Amino acid sequence: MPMQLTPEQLNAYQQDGYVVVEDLVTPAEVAALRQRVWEYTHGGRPWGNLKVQVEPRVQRGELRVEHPGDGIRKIDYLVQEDDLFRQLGLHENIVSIIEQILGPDIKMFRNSLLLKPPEVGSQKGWHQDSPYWPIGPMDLCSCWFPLDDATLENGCMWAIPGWHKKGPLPHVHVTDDNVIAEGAYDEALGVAIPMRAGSGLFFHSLLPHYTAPNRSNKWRRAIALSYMSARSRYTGPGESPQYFHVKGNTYPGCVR
Ligand SMILES: O=C(O)CCC(=O)C(=O)O
Repeated sequence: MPMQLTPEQLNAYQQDGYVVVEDLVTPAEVAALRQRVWEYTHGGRPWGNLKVQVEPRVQRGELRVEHPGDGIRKIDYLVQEDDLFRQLGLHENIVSIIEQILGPDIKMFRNSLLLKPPEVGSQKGWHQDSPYWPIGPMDLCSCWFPLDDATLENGCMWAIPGWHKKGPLPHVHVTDDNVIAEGAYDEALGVAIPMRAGSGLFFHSLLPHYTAPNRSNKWRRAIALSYMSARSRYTGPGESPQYFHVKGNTYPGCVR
């Protein structure tokens, strides 16, 4: 049977804006994904249509890395382009929990591999996701999924419990990042969410969250799979892009 949130876990998601689910995927699945990531970053596996982003300080030549793979920050579209990641995006445990949260008709808004190489990975400042996403209502759910144990030292997730209920907060652009404007949130309310590899953090797209720089000598690799109800509306310019279909129906006038 696919995993389900208990009523207490579902209530925690609704009240706090997030919930951690242990052992969402098996150690063997995690090991296979880690191996595949290494093939892309260090093994010469062709990137094809993947979108690869390099750490800005490495890109600007301010920081040197031994191997180009040690400077990669983000890879998008793995679910669309890679068989193992497609299986993960459609993983029965993940989809079953997303269905409890979002209902039976589900599309994927984005999927990103978020890399913090040892001593290189930079911070991702406090932000909410929905203010940057052209989807309404602002009620998407991400499953953030570490492939390495995520710790205080290598850049685990932090969040401000319950603040998804405050709606979109003002954001500003600072060097290499978009963050919640000073004074619009209280960092002291943030709680660290260390997690074991293979567990999943399900969080609301309005939840303020943060990850620290990787100050350790260990990798922190994580995957963010962000899902939306197929009844959502595209609020960006032009026509709705074609989003990856996960399950259920699509609706006229809603995201394609
Ligand atoms: O993995 C990270 O370091 C940041 C992830 C994040 O901010 C997100 O998935 O929205």
